[in-house]
Amino acid sequence: MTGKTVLHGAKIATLASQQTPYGLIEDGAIVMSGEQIDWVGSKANLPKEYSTIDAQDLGGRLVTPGLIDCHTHIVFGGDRAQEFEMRLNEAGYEEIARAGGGINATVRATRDASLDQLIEAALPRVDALIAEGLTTMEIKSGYGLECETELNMLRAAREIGKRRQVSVYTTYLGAHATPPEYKGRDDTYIDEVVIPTLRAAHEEGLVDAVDGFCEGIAFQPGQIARVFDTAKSLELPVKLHAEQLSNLGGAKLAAASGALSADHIEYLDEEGVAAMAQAGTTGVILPGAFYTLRETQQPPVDLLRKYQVPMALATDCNPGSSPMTSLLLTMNMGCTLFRMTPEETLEGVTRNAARALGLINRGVIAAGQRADLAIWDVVHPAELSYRIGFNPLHKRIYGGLA
Ligand code: DI6
Ligand code: FE
Repeated sequence: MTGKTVLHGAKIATLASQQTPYGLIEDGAIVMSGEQIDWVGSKANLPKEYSTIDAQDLGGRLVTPGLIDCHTHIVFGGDRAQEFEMRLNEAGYEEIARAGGGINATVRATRDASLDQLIEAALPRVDALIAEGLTTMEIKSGYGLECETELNMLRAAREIGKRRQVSVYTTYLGAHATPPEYKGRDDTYIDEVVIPTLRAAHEEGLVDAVDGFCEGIAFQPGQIARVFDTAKSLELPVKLHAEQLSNLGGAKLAAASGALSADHIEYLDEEGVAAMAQAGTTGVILPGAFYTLRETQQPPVDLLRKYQVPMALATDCNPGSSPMTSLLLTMNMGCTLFRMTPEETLEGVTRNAARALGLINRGVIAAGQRADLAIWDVVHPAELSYRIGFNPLHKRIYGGLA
C-alpha cells in the first residue's frame, strides 16, 4: 500500500473521546494517508489491510494533536524591554509615556517596519512555538491602526504560513486602540479607518476573522457592534477581547453576534457565561497577560465548567502584556494560576483551540482529521503542564510529514 504511514508503540492522547481521560489509548497505532489520519486505535485492533505497511515504532512515547495557539499578536515592530526595565526601576507611568512607551511605541515601530522586517522579527518567535509542537496558530493585526500597516501585518502573517510548516489563521484587529492622530475621536477612527481597512483587507483575502478590544481604555460595545456588522456583511466570523480589565458586557455582545470566542474574560460574570454557553462561544483564557500585568481577578473557570463553555488557552504573545512564546508554559500557568486541570489545559491548546478558530479538521486525533501531531518524551500527559521551562518534544508531524 503506498502513501500510507503507520505509527505504533504509541500512547495516544486523542482528546477525541470522553471515555478515558485525555481520550487515551495505551498501546496505540495511527495510520496516516497523505495529509490525513486514516485510522487510529489500539494496535491490537489495527485492520489487516494496514499490517503489511512498514511501521514506525515510537517506543512508547506520548502522541498528542499538534498544538494550536488560537490568540497571538506575534507580528509587531520593536520590543518593549526597556519599558519593562523602566517600570522595574520604578519609573512612573507618565515618565514611560513621555519616553514614548506603551502600545503607541509598538504602533510607531510597526509603522516604521517594512513587510520583510515584520516577517523576520516574528519568525524567531514563531519558531519557538513550533519547537514545542505547534502546528496551527492565529495571528492578529492591530499595531498598524492605519490602512497600509494593518494590511502589512496581515500580509506578514500569511507569509509566515508559507515560510514555515504551520497553518496561519489571520484576524483583523483594527479596533485594538485609537491611534494618536485620532485621539479623542474613537468613532471617527472606526468610521474612517477600522471599517474601510477591514473591507480592503478582506478584498485582498487577508482576513479569516475579525476581533476587537472591548474595554474602558479601548472601545465601547456599541463601537465594536458596528465593526461586527461590517464583518457580518462580509460573512466573516467574529471574536472579542472581552472583560480583561473590567466588565462592559463584551462577552454578551460577542455571544449575541455568534462569536467564535470571547478572550481574556477575567471579569466575566455568570450572565456572560450563560450567554456564551447558549451561543456556543468558546472562552479563551490567557494566563500570560494575567501574569505579566500581575492581575488578581481570575477568570471564572468554575462557572465555565458549570455551563460547559469550552475553554481554550493561548499565549496572547504581544510585546506589552504577554511577551510569551511558550504554549507549555501557558499550560502550566493555566493549572497553577487558575486551577485548570492538566487535561483541561491540553484540551485548551488542541481541541478547544481549534474550536475557537472555527476549525473542524484538527485539534483531536481521529480518522479524517489533519495529520498534525506532536510526539513527546513523556510518560503521562500531565507532564506537559507539570514541568516548568522544559521542552520534552521529540518530533512534530505536520500534515503527515515529519
Ligand atoms: N489586550 C492586551 O493585554 C494587549 N492587547 C489587548 O487587547 C496589550 C497590547 C499592548 O500593550 O501592546
Ligand atoms: Fe490579545
